[in-house]
Amino acid sequence: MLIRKPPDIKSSEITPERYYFNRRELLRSAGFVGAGALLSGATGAADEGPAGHRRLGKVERWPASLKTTPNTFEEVTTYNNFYEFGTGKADPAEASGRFRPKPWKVQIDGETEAPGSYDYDTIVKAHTLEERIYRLRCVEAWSMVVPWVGIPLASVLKRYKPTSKARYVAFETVVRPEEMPGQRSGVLDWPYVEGLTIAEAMHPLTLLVVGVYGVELPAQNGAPLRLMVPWKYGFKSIKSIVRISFTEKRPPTTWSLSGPNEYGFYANVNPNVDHPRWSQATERRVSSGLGSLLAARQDTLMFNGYADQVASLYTGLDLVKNF
Ligand SMILES: Nc1nc2c(c(=O)[nH]1)N[C@H]1C(S)=C(S)[C@@H](COP(=O)(O)O)O[C@H]1N2
Ligand SMILES: [Mo]
Repeated sequence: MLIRKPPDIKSSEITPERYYFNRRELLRSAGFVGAGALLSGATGAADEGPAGHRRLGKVERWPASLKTTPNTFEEVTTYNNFYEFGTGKADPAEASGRFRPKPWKVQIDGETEAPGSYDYDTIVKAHTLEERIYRLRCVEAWSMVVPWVGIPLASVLKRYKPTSKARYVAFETVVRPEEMPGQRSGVLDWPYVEGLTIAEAMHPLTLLVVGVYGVELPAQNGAPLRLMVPWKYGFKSIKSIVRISFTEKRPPTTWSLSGPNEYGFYANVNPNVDHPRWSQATERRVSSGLGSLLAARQDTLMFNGYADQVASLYTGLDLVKNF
């Protein structure tokens, strides 16, 4: 499969050199050598990427679509929220060894002309994979920049023919307590569920993610299929999806069930609407080594910096009431 260049993303922050430096460092730390391959980024021969994860296909040069240095593969895969594996940031990487993302099926149902149980390949292989470097802002006020690989969700959803009654899209995470130790606790109600309006789900920025840094998604990042909605708090980007339902009514969502006065359905990143227990005006960019000592907090941007692309989805909506 070919991984296509991402479209340029506005309101950016770094240089291509810095980005390549980062990628080179990453590959070196993962035991890769050979400057030629690194510079071209085309590694057709090698099937294994960082930490032994399977490469998704030919990786084209990554244009500097964001001016910010992406977080390292190490950071992206060891600092996670995935309560099915535990509530600590290191738990998802450490406690997901038993998780088997293959084979994988997704139930597609509700307001669709093509309901059914479809396997991963049927859903994914019809599409060209794209790399998208997105900011990720967690509601806990930390953030990262991540090079995801995926498919615009709209392209997938359209193939499954939603009916005219479909006003929302609901998503559900797999339930496998034998493989997911966090599910043996009652910290949240399982399955983890999420939802978007049909307009949000069809927005060109909304990605169905299958990989990161050019390799298949590691378990801790939501293997084998997860959502990435970059203008919303991270909890909307549900992992390890096994069900997608088109619905007429707004579906329940895990965090708003768990704390209705703290987490709303929309969960758009908004520096002007504080969480009842902390400010959302600034964020801490996750970093390791020396960077973590030097890192200052930075301002959180409206819609996480994607206002130009998504603000029109919310015209006339009170963003304080609809948090
Ligand atoms: N099923 C499920 N999806 C989930 C979560 C979770 O606990 N369970 N955590 C969410 C939160 S709070 C965040 S910030 C992102 C983190 O994604 P990452 O670990 O790939 O950075 O995943 C989201 N998706
Ligand atoms: Mo989060």
